[in-house]
Amino acid sequence: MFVRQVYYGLLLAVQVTATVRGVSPDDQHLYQPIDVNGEKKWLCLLDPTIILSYSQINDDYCDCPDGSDEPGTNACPYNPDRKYYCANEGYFPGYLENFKLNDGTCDYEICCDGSDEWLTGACENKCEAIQEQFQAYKETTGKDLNKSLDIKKKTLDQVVYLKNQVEQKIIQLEQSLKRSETKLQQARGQLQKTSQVQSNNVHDKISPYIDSISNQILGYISKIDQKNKKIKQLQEMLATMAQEYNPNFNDLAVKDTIKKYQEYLSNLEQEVIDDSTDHLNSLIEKAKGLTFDSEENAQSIPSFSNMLHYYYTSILERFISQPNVIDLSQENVDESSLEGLKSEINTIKKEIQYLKDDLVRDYGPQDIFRVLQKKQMSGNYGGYNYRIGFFDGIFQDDVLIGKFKEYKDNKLLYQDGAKCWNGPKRSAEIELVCGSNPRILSVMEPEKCHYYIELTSPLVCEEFTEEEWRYNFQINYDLL
Ligand code: MAN
Repeated sequence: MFVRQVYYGLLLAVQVTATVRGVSPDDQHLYQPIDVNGEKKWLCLLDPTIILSYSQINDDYCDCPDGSDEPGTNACPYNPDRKYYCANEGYFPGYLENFKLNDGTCDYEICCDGSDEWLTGACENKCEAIQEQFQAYKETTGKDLNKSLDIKKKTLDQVVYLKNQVEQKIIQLEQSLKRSETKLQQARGQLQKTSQVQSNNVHDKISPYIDSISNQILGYISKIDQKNKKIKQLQEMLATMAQEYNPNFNDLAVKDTIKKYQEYLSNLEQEVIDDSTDHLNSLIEKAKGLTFDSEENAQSIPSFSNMLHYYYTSILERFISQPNVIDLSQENVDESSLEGLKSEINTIKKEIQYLKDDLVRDYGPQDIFRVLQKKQMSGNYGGYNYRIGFFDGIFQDDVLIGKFKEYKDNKLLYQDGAKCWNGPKRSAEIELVCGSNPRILSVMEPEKCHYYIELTSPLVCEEFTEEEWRYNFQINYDLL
C-alpha cells in the first residue's frame, strides 16, 4: 500500500514539478519531492534526517547544513562544492559561486544568460553575442595556433636531423681517432728504432728559445703596463668625478656614468698577478739540472726533443697564444710530429666527449630546444636591452645576467652573472609560453638581481582542449 502511494506520488512529481533553479539537469533527480501522507517533502542531500517541506527549497532561508536546499539563492554560507548552475542556452553551461547571485553584477564570464541576476533582473541574456565572439576568437587564434604547431612540427623534424648529425659526427670522429692512434703507435715504433740519446745539457740547447720567448714576453709586459697606466688614469678621473659631482644638479649623463662606474667597481675581478719571469726562471733552473750524458739516465729522462717540446708548450700555454713563436728545427721533426699526433688525439677525444655530453643534455620535451643552440634573441624591456643567448648567456645592456646552467622544471636557468651592487651575483630563469612570434613578453625582477623572463615561442605550443579554449577566451565587453 505504502509503496503504491510513493509510486503515485513520484508519478505526480514528474508530471507537475518544475525544474529547481540553480541545479543542473543531471542533478535535478536529487530534487524530486517525496510524498509523505499527501504532503510534498524533501530531505537535505547530505543529511537525510532533516526533512523539509518541498517549498523550503530556494526559499532564501538556509535549512540544510550542507546548503543543499538553496541551490538558487545566496542564503547558505559559501560552499565550494555547491555552485549555482546556469544553463547558458546556445553557449556552455556554467557554475557560479552562490554568493555572486543577485548582487547586481552580471557575471557573463560564467552565466552569459544573466540568470545569476534572476531576482534583480539586472542582466540581459548575452549568450548569442558571446558565442559569436567565442567562435571568432577560435577562428583567429586557431589560425595562429596552427601556424605555431606547424613550426613546431617542422622544428621537431629538424631536431631529429640535428641529433642525427651529432651522432654521425661522433662516428666520424671515432674513426679518425682510431686512425690517429694507429699513426701514433707506428710513429712511436719508428722513433724508438731511430732515436739516439742526446748527450747534452738541456739548458744549453733550449736557452736560445727561452731567450727569444722571454724577450717577447717582456715586450708584451711593457705594453700591458702602458695600458694599465692609462686605465688607472681613467679610473682616477672617474673616482674624482664620483666624489666631486653635484648630486643636486640633475645631469642624467653624469648620474648614469657614476652608476655604471660603481657597477664596474663592484664587478672588478681581483687581479691575478702573474709573474712570468718567476715561471721562466724556474723552468731554466729545472733545465740546468738535467743532462743526458749517462746510459742509466737515458732510460729515465726523456729525450732532448721531448724536453724541448715540454718547455716550449709549457711557456706557450702560459704566456702566448700565437702558436708560431719558435720554429722547431728539422732535427725534431719526428718528435714534434709525435707530439702533434698526441695533441690531435686529445683534441678529437675532447670533441667526442663534448658531442656525447651534448647528446644527453636536456633540451626539453623531445629535445626541441636543441634548435635554439647558438641562437640569440634580443629586445627592450623596462629601459634595458636584453640579449639572450639560449645556451650561452643573458645580458642586460652590457651587464652579464647569467650563464646558462640547465633546463629544469620547464625553465631555462642561468647563473653566475655579474655581481649586484651590494647584493648577490645576478641570475635568471626563462619561461617559454606559446606564441607564433618569438619575442620577449616580459622581464621581472622578483628578487633583487634575479630575473624572470617570459618569452613567446611556437616551440611550446600544444593543441587546446575545449576547456582551454574557453579558459583562454576573454569577452570583449565593448562589443556586447
Ligand atoms: C642595475 C640593474 C638592475 C639591478 C640593479 C641592482 O641597475 O641590473 O636590474 O636591480 O643594477 O643594483
